[in-house]
Amino acid sequence: MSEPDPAMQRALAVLEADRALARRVSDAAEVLVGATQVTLLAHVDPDADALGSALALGIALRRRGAEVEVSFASPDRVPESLAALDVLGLVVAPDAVSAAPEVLVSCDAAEPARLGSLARLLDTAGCTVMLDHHGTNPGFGEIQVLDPAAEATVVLAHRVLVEMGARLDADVARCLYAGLVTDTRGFRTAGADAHRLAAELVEAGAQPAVLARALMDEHPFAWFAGLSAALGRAVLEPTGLVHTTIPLEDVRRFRPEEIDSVVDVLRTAQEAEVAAVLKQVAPARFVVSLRSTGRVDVAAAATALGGGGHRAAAGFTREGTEQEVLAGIRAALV
Ligand SMILES: [Mn+2]
Repeated sequence: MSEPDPAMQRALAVLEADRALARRVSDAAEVLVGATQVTLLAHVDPDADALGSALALGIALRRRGAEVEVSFASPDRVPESLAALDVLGLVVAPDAVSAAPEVLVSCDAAEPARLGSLARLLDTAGCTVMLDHHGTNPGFGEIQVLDPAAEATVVLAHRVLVEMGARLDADVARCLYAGLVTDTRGFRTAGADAHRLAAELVEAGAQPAVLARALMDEHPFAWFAGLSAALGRAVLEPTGLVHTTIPLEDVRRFRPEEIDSVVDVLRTAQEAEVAAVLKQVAPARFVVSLRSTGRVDVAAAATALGGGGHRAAAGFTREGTEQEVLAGIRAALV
């Protein structure tokens, strides 16, 4: 008998992975449909994908009659640009979350540590469903809906909602669209399925212009001075690394929305292959965002430095001086 064709073997492996994912989506839906109490978590410093996934599922579950709470370990309030997504007031402070949820859902967290202090619930929950799309995710929780090929975690949340038979109303659609438009940077990295999903969400009532303006295209005027200073400090190294640092006083002065947007300007440097923004969160502690134009795998670099993410977008947190953190980045990128 001849050896099986390698291309055919790869195709079969992809098919089997698709089937396994579909089974997990259906397992997640089954657990959620049967649940009377669900706690949904976004990662620390929640973005539109994390909070949008949690709120979309939360809104649908509440409308089915379940007791629902949505939370994240820090900061102590919902980012202003995301507050409008929580139409039912589902977000509760981390210290008000049930000590032992019947079902726990982790949204867009690449590892338990990204849940901060609320990672403790992984040990007390009756069942944990994990939804994520980070390639560096090691896998955690009983039901793992993990797909690194998904452009956003909301894509997976949508699949679970469909499997639950949930109605996609405007409130749910808005949450899903928020995660989709931001994680794909305005659909730049969206595939055909994600564009089809966007169309479905718009038909269900999501308003693209309103959401994109609030989530991506709006900053307080005072921020222009902060952005100008951050870009003025930017350094382009001969290796193709462009970086800047946001000092602690600016991190405290401006909203996370503004601070987190700097890397999207920095990454547009034509000469750069990798962009890094060092956000100083304590005198000797930096939260670093890395972006790649494609050739360099910044998820690998971030993982080596204690973080994780995607090939083109990743991050990590590191103790040390600015120069020490930069030295770490240079070493990890070699
Ligand atoms: Mn995401």
